[in-house]
Amino acid sequence: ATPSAAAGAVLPAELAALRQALLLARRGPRHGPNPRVGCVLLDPTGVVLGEGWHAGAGTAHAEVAALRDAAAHGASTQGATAVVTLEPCDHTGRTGPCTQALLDAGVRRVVVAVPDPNPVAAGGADRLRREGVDVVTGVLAEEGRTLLGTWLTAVERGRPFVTLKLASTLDGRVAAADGTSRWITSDVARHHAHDLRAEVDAIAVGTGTVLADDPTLTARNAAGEPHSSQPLRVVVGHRDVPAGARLHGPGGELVHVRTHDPAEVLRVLGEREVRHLLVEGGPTLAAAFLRAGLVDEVHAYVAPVLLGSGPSAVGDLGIGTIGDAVRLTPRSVLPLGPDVLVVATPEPA
Ligand code: AOF
Ligand code: ZN
Repeated sequence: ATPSAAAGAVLPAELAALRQALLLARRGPRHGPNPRVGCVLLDPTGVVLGEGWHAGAGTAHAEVAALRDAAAHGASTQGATAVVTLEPCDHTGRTGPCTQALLDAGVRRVVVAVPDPNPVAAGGADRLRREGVDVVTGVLAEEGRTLLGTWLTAVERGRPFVTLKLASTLDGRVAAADGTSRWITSDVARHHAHDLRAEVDAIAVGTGTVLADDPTLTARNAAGEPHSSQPLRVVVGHRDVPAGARLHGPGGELVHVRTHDPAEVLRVLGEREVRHLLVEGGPTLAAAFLRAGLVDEVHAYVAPVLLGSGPSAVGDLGIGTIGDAVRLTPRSVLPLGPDVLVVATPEPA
């Protein structure tokens, strides 16, 4: 059935509950291995019995949180309807299967926005149907996919979602001829970029950038204070990180992947359940990910500065003729003080 046909089979109270579940889900963290999920339980007349959301890996799934909420209010869930933003899982991971929890609680109908693309957890809708539960999926699917964001792409592609960050002059340079590079973009743009660091699971730089810039790769707020959760810090390449490098200071865990192959980097990070990787440079690492076709989104901060010489933001892509240029589709343009952020993706518009 088409999503609209499925939506036709849904009661107004269920649609309202699903909108509420989409809002509840947003209380969960944006980063981490697990998706943001919300759940609202209704009695057969549409009265809300309980609400829940998933607060991150290792905590109760949204359905279990909602069942606990209903129990805490002394509400019976026999014959209830569960309205969920993601198909209930059918696996024992860090917690038990939500399918079983819903069945045990007497839930008879389940309304879902998005099927679970995670092979280890999927199959919940079929399992519930086999047990005689009425399941409707694909309701408000677009909103559900938007909520899941980069997590959905990462799980569908079986590797971390990759955001490539570039910060350059108007003529695409990232340093002057003598290697000096502080500061090309304004503090407004740098603070914006830091907020993105707090949203991702890992940040990668090449060994060349470690040696040239001695970055800390920590996520800090506008006052310079570190965020409570810090992304994994990833160094890519064969050269050693110097003993005195600032990367050895406080921040997220440090991983050194001694390879030049971006696919290998993503394999190593995927095993660690990284869903969103921010590639911060330099030009060699940026070019390697682009050449491998492993960039899902580009964030380009451009400052109204000209250098005329010096390295460019992206190294050699092996492109010899204009017909082979990498053409991206712009998704948004945001002025940031004197600078501009362009977000673009490889997909056609
Ligand atoms: C749900 N409800 O609230 C969430 C689901 O190993 P675990 O227990 O952390 O399970 C993680 C997987 O379960 C996750 O990748 C996704 O497929 C599903 N998440 N499922 O029914 C939830 N968070
Ligand atoms: Zn679950």
